[in-house]
Amino acid sequence: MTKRALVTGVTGQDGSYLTEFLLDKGYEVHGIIRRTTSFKNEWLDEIIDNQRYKDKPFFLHYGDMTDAQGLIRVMRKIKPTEVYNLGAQSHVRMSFDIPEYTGDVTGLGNLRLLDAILETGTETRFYQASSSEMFGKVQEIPQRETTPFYPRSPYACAKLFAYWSTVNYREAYHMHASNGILFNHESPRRGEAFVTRKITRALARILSGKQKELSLGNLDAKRDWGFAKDYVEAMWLMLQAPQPDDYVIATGETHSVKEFLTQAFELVGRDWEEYVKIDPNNFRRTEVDILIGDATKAREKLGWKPKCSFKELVYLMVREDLKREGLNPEKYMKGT
Ligand code: NAP
Ligand code: F7E
Repeated sequence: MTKRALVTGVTGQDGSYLTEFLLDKGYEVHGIIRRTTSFKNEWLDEIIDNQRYKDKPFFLHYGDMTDAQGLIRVMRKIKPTEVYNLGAQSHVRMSFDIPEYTGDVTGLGNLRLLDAILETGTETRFYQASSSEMFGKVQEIPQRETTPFYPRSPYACAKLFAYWSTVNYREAYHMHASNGILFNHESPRRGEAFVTRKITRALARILSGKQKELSLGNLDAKRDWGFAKDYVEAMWLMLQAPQPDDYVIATGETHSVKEFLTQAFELVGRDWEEYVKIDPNNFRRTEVDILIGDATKAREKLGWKPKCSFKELVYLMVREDLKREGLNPEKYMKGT
């Protein structure tokens, strides 16, 4: 039987890596994209232009997490065997500016998708992109599946609604629906407004003379940062498990924003303190001070573990942003 996956959020960091991962595994992949004025999406172009995926079954459909009828139509047309719900307004600081919209897309959007599965009688497995942000003001260190949630932003509140909707549909309708509680994961495809990519992109632009300073906020916040390519494999593993369940996916290490900065700037022999300016606009009303996950359950039940270290992650992000700026990494980076 053809394995047919439906991916929401296909244009994002995880959606694009997951698409490549599934195409390599022989899946037919269908992605939902929003109508936008510009056709361009860098990561989708990377897939479409890649010879490796040239003849692979990859299809795009217009849709939106706020449009229930549209989701039902796509579900009916595709009849996926696996659904990955990655579509979201995913920026935490911005969710304070657009809380209702974030709740609609990130929270209710997931419910609409679950309902579209029910409404169309689709026999499918379901993955919800839950988030470590749900732990917020952490009640336990490290955080595991049993740690109580304490959301600290409209984004985290919306993700909590989606998390419990997924658990409820699993119990009420016996759906194979799982939550991946993923801690921060980054890559050269990370959105430019998230702190890691903001740093590596600015560093490349500083070296090329296009940018003079880098405006940041809270440098003391600590995150458990992994590599996105490792994390999309965990999503897939959850849907191959005989029983649906909820899993923490994390590296088990935590690092501050300051450590990320130091690591990145040292790679090119620069001192970040000469470039970084602190701007209050980059702070959050309520911050998540520290995240560090315990992925023991995923290791024991799914056989999943992260492969890329923090140092390797910073290295590959800096390297890729230098290349995008037209700079030769061998010339600028130590140890290449
Ligand atoms: P991302 O790069 O911000 O991608 C978000 C995706 O959602 C984009 O494809 C975006 O499409 C789409 N989207 C936004 N609003 C939509 C709407 N109204 N209807 C349909 N699609 C919409 O996020 P990511 O880092 O890949 O993360 C993937 C998912 O995992 C998200 O749900 C995120 O909240 C969650 N998550 C991420 C992390 C992490 O560290 N990366 C950790 C835990 C959970 P456009 O291109 O049209 O904007
Ligand atoms: O912030 C601090 C900021 O925006 C990380 C999303 O994928 O992961 C992501 O959410 C930390 C925070 O990621 C700036 O205050 C300092 O403490 O890169 P971020 P996030 O908020 O952790 C979770 C797991 C998700 O689910 C989300 O979808 O860095 N920080 N200065 C800054 N952050 C940003 N963005 N910009 C700054 O200038």
